[in-house]
Amino acid sequence: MASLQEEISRRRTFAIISHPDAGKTTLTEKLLLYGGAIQQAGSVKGKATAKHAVSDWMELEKQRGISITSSVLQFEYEGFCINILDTPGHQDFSEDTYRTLMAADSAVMVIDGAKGIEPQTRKLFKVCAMRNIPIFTFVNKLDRDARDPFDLMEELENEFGIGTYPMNWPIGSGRDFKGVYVRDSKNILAFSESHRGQDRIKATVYNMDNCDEVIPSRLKDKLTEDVELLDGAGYEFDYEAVKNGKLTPVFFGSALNNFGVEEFLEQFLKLTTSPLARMDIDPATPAFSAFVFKIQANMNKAHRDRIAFMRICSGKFLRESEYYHVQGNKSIRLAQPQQLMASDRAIIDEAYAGDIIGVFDPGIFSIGDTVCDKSLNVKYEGIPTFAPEHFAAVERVDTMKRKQFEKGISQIAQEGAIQIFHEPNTGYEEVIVGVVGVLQFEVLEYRLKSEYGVDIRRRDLPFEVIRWIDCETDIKSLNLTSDTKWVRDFRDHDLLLFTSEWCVRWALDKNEGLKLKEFSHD
Ligand SMILES: Nc1nc2c(ncn2[C@@H]2O[C@H](COP(=O)(O)OP(=O)(O)OP(=O)(O)O)[C@@H](O)[C@H]2O)c(=O)[nH]1
Ligand SMILES: [Mg+2]
Repeated sequence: MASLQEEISRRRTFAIISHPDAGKTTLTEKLLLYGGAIQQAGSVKGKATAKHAVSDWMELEKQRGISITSSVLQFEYEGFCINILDTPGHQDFSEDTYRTLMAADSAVMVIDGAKGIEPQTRKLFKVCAMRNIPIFTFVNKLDRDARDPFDLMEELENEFGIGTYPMNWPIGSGRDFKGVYVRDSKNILAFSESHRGQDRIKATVYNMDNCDEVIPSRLKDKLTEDVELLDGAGYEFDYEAVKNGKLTPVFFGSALNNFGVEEFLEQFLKLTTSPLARMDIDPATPAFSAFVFKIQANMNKAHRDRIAFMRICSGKFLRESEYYHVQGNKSIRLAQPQQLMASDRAIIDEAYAGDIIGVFDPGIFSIGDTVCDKSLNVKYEGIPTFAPEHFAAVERVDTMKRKQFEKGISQIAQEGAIQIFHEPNTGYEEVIVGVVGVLQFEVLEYRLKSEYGVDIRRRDLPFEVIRWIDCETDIKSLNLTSDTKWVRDFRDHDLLLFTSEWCVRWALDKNEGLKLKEFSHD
């Protein structure tokens, strides 16, 4: 039997990040295809009858062809145990992406070859850079006209202040895209139209001496020139720098056409790290510890339940063992521990540091919670929360559906995508919902209807700033601007909604001793 150390060192846990539409979900799916985890790839934005991408499992994701929520996919490939986290690119869902990044040990940054670095890529890169995790770059969509690869490399270096190391090099792009040149083997992987994307296909391998039938001389001359430039340009490969996130290996390809994906997967697995220590706890410490980074209800029609996603940080998890839930101050047994393949699941008996597992959540977990072996006195930190910036009043259309409405809205709130408030001394007849990005309102509306059978009416409210009241005070007698609203969260903490920062300053100026906090921390 493999030792704990061996099991941990064959694990790779990474997140795929980028600006919307760069091709994260497509790449994820192709990695699964080459990893043998799925037999045939669906199409991300296929016709209604087509198969859909595995990781975009939510109904609304299938309809719109965008990712809304992060997806976890685990599979085995050539001795490695891989946990992929496919994240949504849209900024309205970035809270989910940021949290998910906390569960990863490295990141694959997908860049659209025609567009280069885009705003959301920038933000996500910063989050990775803060943690110094290794970052790998996949320049995608080479089957479309792309920018000059040297320009793209320069942009990465200048904007991100990191080194780049091209692992392969594109030969043409768009209609002219003929394949990639692999720098260490000096092989040419030829792209052909037959790469239609659904099935695994091996690229045909050539080299500089025998590639004339597939590479026109014009492109071959350009390649020879480029390779000389590359070799002379001082791109040095430094493994330590890769591990610290200071140097990003760069790959070129076309995820849609499966081109360059297998090559990427193999190199990536060799270069990326096994699970990294969290809070100085060595992953190979035998005692189990994990933190919750995501909660999601109703993932699977066959099991309408709520799953807490945990990243195991140390040791070995055993299904039968009792563990300690730090925030709940209770010993618990984790029910229905499971390995995840997007919305599909398989019950497991054991798992190791680096793995992402799902466990049944009867409503006891919150995002950020730690579960560990009692002997290990640890509380993991650092799951970011964002203050909502958009607010709306939401009520159900059918007054009979009170139970479903309350259940739905509070479960979705526990997932962390929305925050809910109500006016003091009223129940949850009308709920005030706060979100980081307005698309979350649409997701809420859709999910309440499809998962809980409740239609809602929504009225947008003009508030933009939220503050928790952090002192004893008689709220009714506070001197506030007339457009400031007093509300409570579901833990009955008092807070104020303001229409601008100016109104916050007014409240602080006019009410001596008033203390306001940006986040509620418990
Ligand atoms: N031409 C071309 N199109 C691609 C390629 N890879 C992805 N696409 C298309 O780009 C669109 C977006 O792809 P997704 O994989 O959904 O992008 P994403 O990054 O997951 O998007 P979000 O999750 O919504 O942020 C889809 O229409 C894909 O078919 C590629 O290599 N070439
Ligand atoms: Mg996606």
